[in-house]
Amino acid sequence: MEDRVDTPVLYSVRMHASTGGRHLCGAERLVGAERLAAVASAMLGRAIDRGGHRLEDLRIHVAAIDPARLRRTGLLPVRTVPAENPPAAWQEAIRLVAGIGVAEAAVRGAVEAIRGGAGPNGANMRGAMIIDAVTGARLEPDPNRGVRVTQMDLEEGIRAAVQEYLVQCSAPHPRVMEALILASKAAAVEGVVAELCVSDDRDYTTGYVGSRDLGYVRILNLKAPGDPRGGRAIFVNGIVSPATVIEALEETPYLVCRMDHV
Ligand code: PML
Repeated sequence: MEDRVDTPVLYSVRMHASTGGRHLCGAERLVGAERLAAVASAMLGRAIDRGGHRLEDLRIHVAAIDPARLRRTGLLPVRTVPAENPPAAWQEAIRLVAGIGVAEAAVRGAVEAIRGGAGPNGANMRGAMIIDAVTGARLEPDPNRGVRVTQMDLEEGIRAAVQEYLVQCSAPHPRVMEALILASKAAAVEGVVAELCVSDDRDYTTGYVGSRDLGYVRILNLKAPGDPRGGRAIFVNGIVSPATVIEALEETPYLVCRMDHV
């Protein structure tokens, strides 16, 4: 008799496209075997669209997920805060993050780093800064790379409802969906207090603050059009060790499977 082979429930599919060692675009999903081919093909199309003739290197990596490691969480509720200009928007971001227990100096340090280029050479970081919510110390092991929040997706059964929800929130841009899934995972990781994010796309000026307490708060006009600066800061509480938080952010798969607030 054959040994029983447990079919993996989900696969992690990750795409990374680059040219001359420079990141062009990336994507990632957690999907069942029946959707692998379609999802990988859509990622290929996206890389070709975004990279065009500059595309030099494209990798798609597929790995089975150990079902015992999979965590499930809810989607953060979304709201949008208007701000007339970047100074007003940053003030609001600082007020929100400081209001949930992050020392104001720690938030201001993160804001300065994002606005000035958080990498050691003043460039944008590809991953997130990890910041002690009390002392403001930077905790990511490699400040060039930062910490990449990966291994997360929506459960397929709620994708259409989330799309509809984002239309109702006047935020149908696919970028919002991706950021919201990431923020929902980050907020669910034990030890994370809050996240602050600004796109590095020079034409995308909306950023957000995310946390279990605040939800996903979009803040308009966090930067002026044409500004290439962006980045992500994740504030941690020091109760859980930074290594454990980083391991969860980078390696533990999370499926967003509920919309508790709708
Ligand atoms: C929003 O519009 O809700 C903010 C999205 C930020 C996206 C950050 C990125 O470029 O990945």
